[in-house]
Amino acid sequence: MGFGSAKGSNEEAYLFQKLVRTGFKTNNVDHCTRLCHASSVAALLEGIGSGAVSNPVMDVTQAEVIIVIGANPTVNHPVAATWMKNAAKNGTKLVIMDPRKSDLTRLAHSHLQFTADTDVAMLNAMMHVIVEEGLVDQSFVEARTIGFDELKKNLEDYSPEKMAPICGVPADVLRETARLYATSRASMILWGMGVSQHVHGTDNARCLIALSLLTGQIGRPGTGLHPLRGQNNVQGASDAGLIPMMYPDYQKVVEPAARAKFEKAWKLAPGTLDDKPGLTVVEVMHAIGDGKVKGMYIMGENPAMSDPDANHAREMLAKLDHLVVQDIFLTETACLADVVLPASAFPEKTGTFTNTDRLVQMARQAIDPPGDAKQDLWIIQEIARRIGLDWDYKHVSEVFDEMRHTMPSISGMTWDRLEREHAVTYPCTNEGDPGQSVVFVNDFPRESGRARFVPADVIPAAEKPDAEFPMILITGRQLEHWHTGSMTRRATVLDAIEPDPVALVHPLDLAGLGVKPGELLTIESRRGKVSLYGRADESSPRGAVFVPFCYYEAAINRVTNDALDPVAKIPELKYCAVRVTAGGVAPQQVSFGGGQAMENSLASMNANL
Ligand SMILES: Nc1nc2c(c(=O)[nH]1)N[C@H]1C(S)=C(S)[C@@H](COP(=O)(O)OP(=O)(O)OC[C@H]3O[C@@H](n4cnc5c(=O)[nH]c(N)nc54)[C@H](O)[C@@H]3O)O[C@H]1N2
Ligand SMILES: Nc1nc2c(c(=O)[nH]1)N[C@H]1C(S)=C(S)[C@@H](COP(=O)(O)OP(=O)(O)OC[C@H]3O[C@@H](n4cnc5c(=O)[nH]c(N)nc54)[C@H](O)[C@@H]3O)O[C@H]1N2
Ligand SMILES: [Mo]
Repeated sequence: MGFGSAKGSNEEAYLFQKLVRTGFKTNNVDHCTRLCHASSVAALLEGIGSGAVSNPVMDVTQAEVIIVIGANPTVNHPVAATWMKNAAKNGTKLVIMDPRKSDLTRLAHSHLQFTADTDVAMLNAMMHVIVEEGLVDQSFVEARTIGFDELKKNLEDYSPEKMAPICGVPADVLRETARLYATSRASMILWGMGVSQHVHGTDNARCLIALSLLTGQIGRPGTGLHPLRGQNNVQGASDAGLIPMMYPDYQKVVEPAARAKFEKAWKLAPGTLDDKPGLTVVEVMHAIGDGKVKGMYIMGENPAMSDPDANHAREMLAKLDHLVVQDIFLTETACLADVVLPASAFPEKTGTFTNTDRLVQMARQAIDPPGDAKQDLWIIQEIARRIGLDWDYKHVSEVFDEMRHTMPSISGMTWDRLEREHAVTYPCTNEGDPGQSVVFVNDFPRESGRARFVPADVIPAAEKPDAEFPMILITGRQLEHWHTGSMTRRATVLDAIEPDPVALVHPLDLAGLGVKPGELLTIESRRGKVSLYGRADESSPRGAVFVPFCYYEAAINRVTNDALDPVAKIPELKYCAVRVTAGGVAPQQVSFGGGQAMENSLASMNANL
């Protein structure tokens, strides 16, 4: 199996999946999108026919109402947050829906601090109001959608009065918010991991899509759906086919026509390509346990830290016959590898990257890779050659050119134009097309041209609190650190600002545990435990602890649950049951210096693993 990277370029992602599909002869290729927006993409492809955003983030400045749900943009999308702040200052009504309080709530019209894990109850209640009070955009629903009757029937059971005790938001607030969203001139919804990382993540996203279709709040400037993308190139890596069930541009591996198309494009004999969808990121850890996967090639991902139930994931990575890790640092995953290939960071190579707005941007090499490090594209190509593939790309532009001939959404985009204009938005089908920043204006890219309502019912988290594990664990991010910390923990300034592993706990819960701010506490689930420092945090709801996953010395994914959403196979990183107790073993830190210090660090890191 191969894990590609959403930190690398489009061309690297494309060649990586081509290597796995044509060299390893399997569709076992995936990347961090599985842990990220897989559920949003599944729901969007099903309902609307396209997994990307309908409008750019900047469109919030043209909206009358903005809903931000399950995202913390001032921390995780600071540039996007700036547009939201500007919009709020200019009178746009900002509605935050989140179990935790974020900085942005200070500028918000309202904050629905609903109970974690109850998005479907809350959103169905809002849609119930829209139907009941005649706020449905009838002409939009009739002309541009299918499945309304089914949705309407399903919503009957979800009155705000009935849902209020479940989601913790008073019925009149649900009613008011529904009216506000439905009746504004332009409403936009932006969402993040709080929506997607649940066993019902696809259902959560289905509700957001239905809300926008029901009210016709899509297909115009300032109104639409925007799943805020995470990694710098996760949009591009997904588009380029780092997905086990899809070739580039979401063409399905199970469809004979798609297979034939790629066999032709890649000069393969008919019938060569694997016709079965491959394994996903979390599934592979179980497949290793079953002896079905024996080797892995991981480029620019750190699953020993980012995968749920990391104790199990690490055991499985260690069990592989052969593990190759290609990274810019010696990560926790690299510590488990047989071979480590030192690669290049983005300023050390040329390639294109696609941002959350569907904007394909040219990134040019500014410096040389250090020491023996090589450019990722070169490494991938050398591996391909050494396993007998007949590849001869002389320049990254040749890879891009091959991509655009297999990917309809960028088929009109040329390397020369990207060189000239630096960035072009897709869809860009014919050469010279301006590129569309707002899509779905006249129709949806589904067979009928219509979008589809998909009703959802309330499904609880896979693991609810009980007497033994009475609190819930929410994991996420901090401004100063990036994911597994492999880069930012080595950035001295950032690490000086947030140097120690912390758990954010409501002050009353902290007092109840007998822990003073800054003292040690231990978080334990059925799968593992970590000790770290308690921080009093009024933004957390009672009964929940929030922990960022960037600290190797208190790797919180040892505690999280790897239960999957059945449709998207995304794990429930935002919810599991834990027991929190005072005290514990102080986290052991290592130094990231070079030479002997690095040797010692590795030894101690290995001991930690
Ligand atoms: N500084 C920094 N920025 C980053 C990253 C980073 O590591 N560091 N990572 C990038 C990546 S890849 C991503 S995907 C994005 C993620 O960006 P976000 O999605 O903003 O990040 P998270 O912190 O994971 O969680 C978002 C919110 O989900 C809420 N939440 C928890 N449970 C629930 C629930 O049941 N329902 C709802 N609706 N909300 C809930 C949390 O309270 C939190 O506010 O950030 C990107 N930007
Ligand atoms: N508990 C918990 N776990 C989570 C999440 C959560 O909210 N809670 N969020 C999930 C989400 S949304 C995501 S996206 C994943 C992220 O999971 P990962 O992708 O595993 O995390 P990163 O730390 O971003 O790892 C990227 C690696 O790429 C390397 N790198 C950077 N640039 C390059 C390059 O150009 N070339 C190469 N070869 N390597 C490079 C970095 O050094 C780093 O080791 O984590 C998931 N895990
Ligand atoms: Mo992500």
